[in-house]
Amino acid sequence: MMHSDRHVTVVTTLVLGTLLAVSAAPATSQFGRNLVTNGGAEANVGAANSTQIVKPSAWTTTGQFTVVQYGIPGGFPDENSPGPRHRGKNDFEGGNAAKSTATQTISLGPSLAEIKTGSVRYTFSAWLGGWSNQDDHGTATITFRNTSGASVGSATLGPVTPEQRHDVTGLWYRSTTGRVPKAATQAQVTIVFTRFEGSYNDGSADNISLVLRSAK
Ligand SMILES: [Ca+2]
Ligand SMILES: [Ca+2]
Repeated sequence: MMHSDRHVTVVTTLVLGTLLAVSAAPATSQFGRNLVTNGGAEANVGAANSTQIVKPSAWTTTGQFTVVQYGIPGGFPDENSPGPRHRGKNDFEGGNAAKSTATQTISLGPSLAEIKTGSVRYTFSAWLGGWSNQDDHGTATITFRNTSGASVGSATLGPVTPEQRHDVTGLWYRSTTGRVPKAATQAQVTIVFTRFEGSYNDGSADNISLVLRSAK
């Protein structure tokens, strides 16, 4: 009886130890998942008209950067417009300002040991668009910064021009890949919407994504 109970305890401890070791790795790893918070504009109830401004959670904004519901009146993209298959309820739009921006800084702390060896790669992607034949557009930039905050590398997606959109309202996929600079300690994501025509800044974006992976 004693022998049997002791045996069970030892086995249980071993199994628990193994489970903890396995579950600890994904909890701390930044690899293989989108590191941008609220990159899909789904954390807030979006604006229901062109004058309402809804600031997106997790982003620092300027101008009239706003979350807008798909399909509201005024010519905004809707569920049938070109765009991501999983677009949710909202996208990002530029509001009534000539320039509207949103910035988010992501700490790369959990990945630093591997980044320093130069063996971490990234994929940065976004859906970017505009309205009809207007030149209003959006760009998405990833800037890697060192401990001093200085840029050690960057890449920009977009803009998607009216010619590339064939004057159709909607969002188009853009992506880039590269190696995370060895000195990078943080990644800053910046969306910029620029207006060229009309009162509304029709630059648009959705599903902003930064994914790291080990390239060892
Ligand atoms: Ca969305
Ligand atoms: Ca416009």
